[in-house]
Amino acid sequence: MTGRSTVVNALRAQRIELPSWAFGNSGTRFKVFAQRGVPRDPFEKIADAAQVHRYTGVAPTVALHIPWDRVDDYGALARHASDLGVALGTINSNVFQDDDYMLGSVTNPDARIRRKALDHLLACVDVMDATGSRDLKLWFSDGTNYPGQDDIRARQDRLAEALTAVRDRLGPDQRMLLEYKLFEPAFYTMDVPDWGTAYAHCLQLGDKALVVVDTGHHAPGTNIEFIVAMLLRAGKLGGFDFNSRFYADDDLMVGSADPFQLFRIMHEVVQADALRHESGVAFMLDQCHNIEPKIPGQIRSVMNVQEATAKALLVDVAALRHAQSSGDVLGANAVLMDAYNTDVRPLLAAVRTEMGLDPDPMGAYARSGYGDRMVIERVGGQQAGWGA
Ligand code: PSV
Ligand code: MN
Repeated sequence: MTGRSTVVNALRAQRIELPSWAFGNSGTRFKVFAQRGVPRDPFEKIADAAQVHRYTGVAPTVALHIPWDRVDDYGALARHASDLGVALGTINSNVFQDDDYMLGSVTNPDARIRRKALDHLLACVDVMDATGSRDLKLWFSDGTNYPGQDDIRARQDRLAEALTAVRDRLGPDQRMLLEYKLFEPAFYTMDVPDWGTAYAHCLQLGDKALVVVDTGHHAPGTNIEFIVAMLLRAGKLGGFDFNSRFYADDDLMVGSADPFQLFRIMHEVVQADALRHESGVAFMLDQCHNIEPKIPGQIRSVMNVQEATAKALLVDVAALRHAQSSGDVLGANAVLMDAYNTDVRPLLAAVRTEMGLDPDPMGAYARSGYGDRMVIERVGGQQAGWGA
């Protein structure tokens, strides 16, 4: 059994990155519901993210989405973040919200549009230089809706060309993380639909290119922890976009739909010793809070990841190995289930107290009155939203 201090230290050192866009208004294609007090610009989004870190202590960085978070002075944004006790993290590119991209961005049959998309990706690396970010996250909505619409292999060639140009632009300490998605917005072929495609491109691109697993981007029933294990084994797991889904890319709070799956994923991470920040795996949230308040939604999500992590850390590895090597199927499964069924909330409360935090982050945030103050303060202006 792993000693308590090892478990506690791992939990204290855990880092979870928050998405700036989770703090703005969001919804579905049917309706975006406006909530009172939401941020109106990237500075206010960072302020809200800092609240999540303040009460959890393990969410010290905020991912930006360009152009949603475009500002004139990224140095000023980084200083603002630092003043609030957080830092800017991954830069997410956006080549999916321009009329030009109807038939694709970097895989578009039109060379002018491909160039425009590539220029955006390169501009994102300029932003990384200004913010000091390590990672560029690339997600492409590119794909086709109908058989015959475009040449599948030619689109892969165009994708490879763009990715190579991005790789060549990266600085020595910068990385590119390629995210795959089974479907949506394209319905027949996505150009990066699965981890195999992402992995194949990243292998060609070399050390700076790694795969991102967004937990909402698979077919129902996919064994995500198997993918995680394979990528970890190959040294090609760059990070996670955590969220939950019941049906498709629901972007619900991580750990809400299937906490057992989250535990199984974190078990693979812990077994590969990839929880440590130095392992290079980025643990990010990529969620939307359409009907729930956003800051508590993020706090709850961080806590859900912590709970899954704590359970994964509690797996009795020696007993598990013994059961596995002696062919004890039920015993091995029982070791895992014992850890999963442990109530880790008292342990996490104790860890928070040791960190000088309130043991109850949700309650502490509610008692702070921050949300109510923002409703009063943030009147007028244009509320930030998914896509703005
Ligand atoms: C696409 O569905 C995605 O998961 C990508 O990470 C995007 O950048 C993000 O969502 C935007 O919310
Ligand atoms: Mn994502």
